[in-house]
Amino acid sequence: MLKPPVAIVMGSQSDWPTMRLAAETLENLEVEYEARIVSAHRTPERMVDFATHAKAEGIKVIIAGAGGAAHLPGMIAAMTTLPVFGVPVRSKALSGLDSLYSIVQMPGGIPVGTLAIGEPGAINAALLAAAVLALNDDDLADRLEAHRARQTESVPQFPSDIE
Ligand code: RP5
Repeated sequence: MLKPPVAIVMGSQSDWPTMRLAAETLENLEVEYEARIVSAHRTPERMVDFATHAKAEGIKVIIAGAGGAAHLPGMIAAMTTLPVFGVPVRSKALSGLDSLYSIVQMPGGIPVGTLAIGEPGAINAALLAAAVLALNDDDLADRLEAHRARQTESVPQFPSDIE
């Protein structure tokens, strides 16, 4: 049986509070996903199994979040030609700069689309995944446009003193 088109993978349960934002964003856009814990360091064989089978299983886009020595997105990208979006999870020691640097500076030839540190990155990874799928899905393209329009409408013209 084919998997949902988006896989959200993360290095640890502790990444889920961040990566949940990607899941919620996909849910709002009615995009099916599967979220899994796949650690480059603690479960390397699970990572290889996931990355090498993802395309055959019907996954179209991979969102990979990790913190600290965040090798997961790059290692997955090394084993698949599916688009991989990397989310640097904020770390306790270095506030996510370590995660960002670990993910962003890939050698030419193995791309990882790197997002912002933390929750904004998780949200935007989901929006990018949806945008990729929307290229071949007119209904999703409409939902994406509507999502953007709602966001625009939600911005007030003038600032308010009410918090
Ligand atoms: C990384 O180490 C994970 O992605 C996580 O962000 C970080 C810390 O993991 P835990 O020690 O909280 O499990 O592999």
